[in-house]
Amino acid sequence: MKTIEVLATGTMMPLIMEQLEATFTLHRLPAAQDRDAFMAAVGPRIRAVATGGHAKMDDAFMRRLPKLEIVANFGVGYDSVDAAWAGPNGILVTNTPDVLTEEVADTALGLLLMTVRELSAAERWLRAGQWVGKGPFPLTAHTLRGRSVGILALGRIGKAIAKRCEAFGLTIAYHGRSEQKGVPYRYYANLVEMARDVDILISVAPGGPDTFHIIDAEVLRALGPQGILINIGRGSVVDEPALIRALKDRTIASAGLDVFENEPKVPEELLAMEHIVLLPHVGSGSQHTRRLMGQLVVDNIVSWFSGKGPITPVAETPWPRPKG
Ligand code: 8YV
Repeated sequence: MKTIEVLATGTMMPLIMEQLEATFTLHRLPAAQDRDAFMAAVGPRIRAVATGGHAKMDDAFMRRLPKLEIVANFGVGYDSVDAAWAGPNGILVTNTPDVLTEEVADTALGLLLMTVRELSAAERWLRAGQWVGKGPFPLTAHTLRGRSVGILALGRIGKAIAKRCEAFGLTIAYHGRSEQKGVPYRYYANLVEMARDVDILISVAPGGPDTFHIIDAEVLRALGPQGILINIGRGSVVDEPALIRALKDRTIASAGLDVFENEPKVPEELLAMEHIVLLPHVGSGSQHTRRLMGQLVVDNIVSWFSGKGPITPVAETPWPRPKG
């Protein structure tokens, strides 16, 4: 397969780069001094792209790759790839579902517990010598006992979170585009109504234009002064300035965030708040899970060029291609 030319849009994990390098002719975009000249020179020969959230794969980028057949995205979320444009233009997009589901769900529950029981503040208290100096850490205002959660987007990860929430004795509801058959949780067609009824809103929603800022000031107001927001999906789903205002005004009680609108930049206002929990997008971030994700990126490209089709194509670019 050495005659097949592949582009890596960023410096991806060694497992990906080494296998792509060994199997194909690999071009590395970050190595280019002059990106335009580089794209003009190699773009016409590129048949596959390995990418991730670090690069914007919009139509303008893909148009520069006239022989492009497949874009393999590192991550289950592929909002940085314009899959809706890729599909009709004969380009397959793949992502890395399933292999990260349980890891992200574990992190979501960790973040939930950290936020509700103020565990990071409690640790800061101990490390700063306050336990000895001032006494026990103050009792937390919040608890999971007798509480309800509303899950925004009950996909694979949402369901794995729900299963864990069941084990914690929480009442579970969900909101999404449509009600799902065989799901034992209460469905809300309206996000504001769900936010009004639950104590904790957990967002697992993917990014993109359909979900942009759907958690807005109105949803946060509905969540209420005892309400807690957990976001493990995409930062763009939350109107961040509205969230900052709601946290400052105590319109909601707290938030646990693993994702941000302009990550890795996190607004100063959030950094300054002691009562919330902020994580640096670590949802899938174990070596074990990232290795599985990386391998799936490589396997999708290899499978495609072996004539076996993509392994995990996204919904916008189904395989086999629908007739007509
Ligand atoms: C990222 C994620 O892939 O899968 C996703 O959609 O958000 C993460 O697992 C990870 O941050 C690598 O960039």
